[in-house]
Amino acid sequence: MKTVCVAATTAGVLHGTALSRSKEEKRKPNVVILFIDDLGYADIGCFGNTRIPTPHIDSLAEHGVKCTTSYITNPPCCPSRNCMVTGMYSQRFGQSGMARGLAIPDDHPTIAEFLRDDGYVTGHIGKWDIGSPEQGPHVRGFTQVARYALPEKAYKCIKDDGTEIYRTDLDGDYMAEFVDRNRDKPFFLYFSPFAIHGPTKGTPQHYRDRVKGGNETDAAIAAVDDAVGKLLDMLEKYNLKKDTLIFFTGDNGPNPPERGRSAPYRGGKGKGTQLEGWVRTPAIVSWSGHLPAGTVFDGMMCTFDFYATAAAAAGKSLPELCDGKNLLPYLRGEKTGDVHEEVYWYNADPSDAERRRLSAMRWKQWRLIKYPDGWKLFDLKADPKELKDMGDKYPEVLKSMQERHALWASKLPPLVESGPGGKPLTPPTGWGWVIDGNVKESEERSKANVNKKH
Ligand SMILES: [Ca+2]
Repeated sequence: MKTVCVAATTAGVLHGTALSRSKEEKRKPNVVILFIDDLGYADIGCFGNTRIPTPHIDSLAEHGVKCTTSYITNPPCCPSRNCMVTGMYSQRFGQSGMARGLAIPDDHPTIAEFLRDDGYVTGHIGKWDIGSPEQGPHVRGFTQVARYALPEKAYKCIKDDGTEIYRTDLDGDYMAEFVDRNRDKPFFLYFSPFAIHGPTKGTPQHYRDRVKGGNETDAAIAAVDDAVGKLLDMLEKYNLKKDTLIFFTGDNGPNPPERGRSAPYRGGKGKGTQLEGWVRTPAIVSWSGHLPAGTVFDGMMCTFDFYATAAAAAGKSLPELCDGKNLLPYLRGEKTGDVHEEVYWYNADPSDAERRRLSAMRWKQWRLIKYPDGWKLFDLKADPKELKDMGDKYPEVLKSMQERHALWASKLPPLVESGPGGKPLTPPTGWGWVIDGNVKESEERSKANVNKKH
């Protein structure tokens, strides 16, 4: 049995491993992806938010590259995550809209499987929402999985000893613990907290006290910032910042009724799912000593580029079928312009919510969107709020983009309707970690916890 509990991790556990590592061995860089749920473009300080203090997230930008034009290629939660972990448009394996429960390809490695097979320790913390009911994180490449602590209410979790912990605080503890435990080996950590997805009622008062107005969702962002701080402190403690490539972004745009913001763009959950703010999220890539500090990259990029970039950093060739590209030359300023000349969105799933049927395309400053009454063309540079249809003024641009969108969509396999196979498999439930696939024990523990509650 190789189960590690939160409280059991000590600094000395892996001392022997550290000693056994050859001094001459060149360490592969660690890779960390921080993927926040429903984070809007303007929800953090370095992207213009003045109400919520996010000093730790902002420090990633101060020591790395702020990426102003980073896209989710298939919103929302589940398809967005499927794209990121497979490094491709999920439409290429049949996922058009939500299609929750659709399997990700078995013959294509996830980023976790890819790095695991290169000798990485791979860790997942948080919400999964990827693949089919058979494809949990412990099945698709993660060797160390933080168990899903069953919440008593929203984000409120009650430990076995009866003490209460706010889920995002627990998530931050898990991040620090993962780094502490695995500091002597190259690791890949995928952190995808439930925060800041609603309902955010119950965000602890001390977080609410930090934000102007005391809003609970704003406070949830302050809590995520604290969790990021725990990660950064642990990297600092072991002098690992120069060995760690960090990506930070969100899985889709904000929830405006909960005060999520996408300024200067419009868009988000509900009525705004055609608009730019639904698919453009704040992104930062930080790698001390390897990427220029405090710089800005404005070129178009996508979250599926994280996979390709991690592969390049690890010195490995990218698997076939990936759509992503290596961002490093762009982030270093060796290449300029858009990483992808064109970015596409396509949701034709008849059983998905109608408001989310998104057919759109980006090219240069243009954004093309299909509405029920026809295609509209917006100049994002002059009109970031997408208020003025320029289709009549630039009919050749409209026509050309429509044709290219149709050509791209025509090459996709048949799309699968929503709900083909039930909910994705969740991480094992309980407390602490599942390590090297020790799932059985965790399931037993989970049942025990559930029985206690009732
Ligand atoms: Ca989401």
